[in-house]
Amino acid sequence: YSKEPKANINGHAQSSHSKTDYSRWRLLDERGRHTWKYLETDEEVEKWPQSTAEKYHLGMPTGLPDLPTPKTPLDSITNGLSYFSALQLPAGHWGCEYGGPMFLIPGLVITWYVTETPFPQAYATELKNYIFARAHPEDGGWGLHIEGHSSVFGTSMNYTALRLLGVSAEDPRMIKARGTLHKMGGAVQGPHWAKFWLTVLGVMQWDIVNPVPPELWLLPDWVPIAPWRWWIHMRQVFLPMSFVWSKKWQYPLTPLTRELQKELFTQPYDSINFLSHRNSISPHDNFHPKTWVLNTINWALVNVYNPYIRPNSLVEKAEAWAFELIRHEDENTVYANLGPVNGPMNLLSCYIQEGPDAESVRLHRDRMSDFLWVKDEGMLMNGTNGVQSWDTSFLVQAVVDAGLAGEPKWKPMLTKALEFLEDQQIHDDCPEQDKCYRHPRKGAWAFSTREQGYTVSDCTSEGAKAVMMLQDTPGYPKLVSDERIRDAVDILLTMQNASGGCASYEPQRGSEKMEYLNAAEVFGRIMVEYDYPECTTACITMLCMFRERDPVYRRQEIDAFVDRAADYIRRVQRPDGSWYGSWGICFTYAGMFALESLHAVGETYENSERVRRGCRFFLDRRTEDGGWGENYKSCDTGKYVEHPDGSQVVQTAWVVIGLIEAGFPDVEVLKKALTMIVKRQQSNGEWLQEGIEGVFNKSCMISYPNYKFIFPIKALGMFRQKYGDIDLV
Ligand code: LAN
Repeated sequence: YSKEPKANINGHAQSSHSKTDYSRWRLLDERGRHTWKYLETDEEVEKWPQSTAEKYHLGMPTGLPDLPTPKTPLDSITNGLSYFSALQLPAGHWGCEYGGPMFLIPGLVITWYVTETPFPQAYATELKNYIFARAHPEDGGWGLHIEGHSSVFGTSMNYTALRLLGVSAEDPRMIKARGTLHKMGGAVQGPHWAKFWLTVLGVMQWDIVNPVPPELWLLPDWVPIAPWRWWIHMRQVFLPMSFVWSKKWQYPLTPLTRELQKELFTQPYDSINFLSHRNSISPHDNFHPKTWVLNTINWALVNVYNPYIRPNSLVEKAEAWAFELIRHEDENTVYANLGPVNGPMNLLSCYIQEGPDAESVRLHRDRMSDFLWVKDEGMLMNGTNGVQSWDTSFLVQAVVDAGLAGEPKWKPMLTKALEFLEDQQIHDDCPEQDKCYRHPRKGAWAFSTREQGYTVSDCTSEGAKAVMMLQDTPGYPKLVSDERIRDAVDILLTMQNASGGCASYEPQRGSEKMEYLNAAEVFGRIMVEYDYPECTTACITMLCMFRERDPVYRRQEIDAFVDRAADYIRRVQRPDGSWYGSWGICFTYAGMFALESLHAVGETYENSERVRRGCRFFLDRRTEDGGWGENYKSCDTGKYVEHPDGSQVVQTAWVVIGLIEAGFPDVEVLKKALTMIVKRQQSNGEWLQEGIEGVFNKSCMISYPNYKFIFPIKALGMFRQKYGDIDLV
């Protein structure tokens, strides 16, 4: 950072630039670690030319040529791959923005502010631009995610971030946003996380934050609610939050935060009874109301435990243990951290505990840019430090499924991808993994990078599948040994739940009743791991692929795993034939996976009533142009909701893949859907962005922009393999 001009957000940010010069942005790729740099001098610009991928992601003209008009699946795939291959990054993978959630930037900006962390002025400029670009077009507020309605969480936090980034309260856009916030009751009506961040900043008081006692970390492991049993994202956020809460740390007031105290509320700051607003929450935010159980516990903590019982010795012990766990998380991830919420919170915890000049603080500060991404609208904060391994695994599989891996044209691209996947497999478990409650990870792939290093069931499966598929194709080097594939199998065999299904990062460690203690208000189904048809399918298909190549290794366990997992898939099919998806939107996503699972265990349209029912569900929901389009509202209503814009390329591809997996016999249905996809392809081979593709925690949407390349290519390729390269248009 040292050479770049800094935004001094503590008091007087300069908002002199309204936009940076986009020809100066570069994406540094260090073995998949992404950081965007803004080149200040012409000399640097000359030395480091802008790549096609950078131009594409920045929304600048790529100069990629027009291609022959596609007629057949192969034509369309070739055009798509010509374009997409130009976006491959130097380490061999693909990247993209991974935005959607609108509560991430503010956490980072508040952390920068209160830890007095300098950062490039160009970041400040583009963060502002992005937040403004994503204001709700009608009321000027912000929602939980980019397509959502305005909420107190989104509006209070993003308004605050803009102010800290130097925007004047008198800017007309700010006046409008403030009006919207006030209409919703002001910042006291925000959810727990908003109250936490705004209190840390000093514009609220700790009384308004429901208790986050680090003492929970001292519970013996057998206790059913002990935090090690929670879903990893909840416990890793709860951890630094509990540390900061226990310290009751706040940034001293500044002229700017004094102004915010006047702007964020509907009544004079001094007249607010913060304690009485602990449970105030606007209906725009209250997606998952707190239960009476949690409210009772909070009441007892606030009125009895904290004032009269909480012994200092226990507090000290709990804080020390929490900090030790924070340190483990930092060291296990090389300070990259699990995600964009606990990353900044861990930085803040280290700052509080070890002071502004500590090594840990320096390392954390350096990692913050890993989460940031620049696009045409400005700079945003990604939901993870990237999608590297995940998207790369899928792209490889799509090309193999299309029967094109042997083509000399795609070999360099795929060889690089294989090298990347080899590099990203995790080699060792975490040191002292039991002490810090980490699941084994040797042999796994993470969603993003090896440094982040968290085992995910389906990321491991898809990574291993991609590697096996390529290494089985003549002409590819064998970079990942059989033993390392076996390591991946070993990990997967630890991931099955009692139900037969698979969860995301770990097998379920606690009861689903833990949801009674869900304090987040804005998310559902977050407290423990659940079974997911998507994750389960990935494990089934990986293990089936493996046992064909290696029929002896842990054979009985694999067979038993697959049988039980397939039973789970059968069991969670709804009577209408559908499956509910948790990570993509929604029934179209899960249906694709479930039909793939059933195919893997020999159930198809021909021999299975269940599969026919799954297909029927899709057929009943075709749009006029023969495609499918599903809206994100499916995720929270649990019912299929049609997309207001009609068919969507990505979801249409998902359904086509599902139908082909199922052995659905009516080729005209598939042809019509694919024709729609081919017609939407641009003359240079790309597909344009449509509705948002992904989701988490039922309520928050997240973008998977590379899906619009990967899944159409896969669907067209599978079709071509089955029916030949017939004319579609
Ligand atoms: C992800 C992204 C990838 C996703 C899949 C691999 C697609 C899925 O099949 C398993 C779960 C996983 C790994 C997943 C879990 C939750 C994440 C990490 C995210 C949706 C990306 C962002 C989200 C994370 C929780 C965002 C931070 C917000 C909090 C509530 C802590």
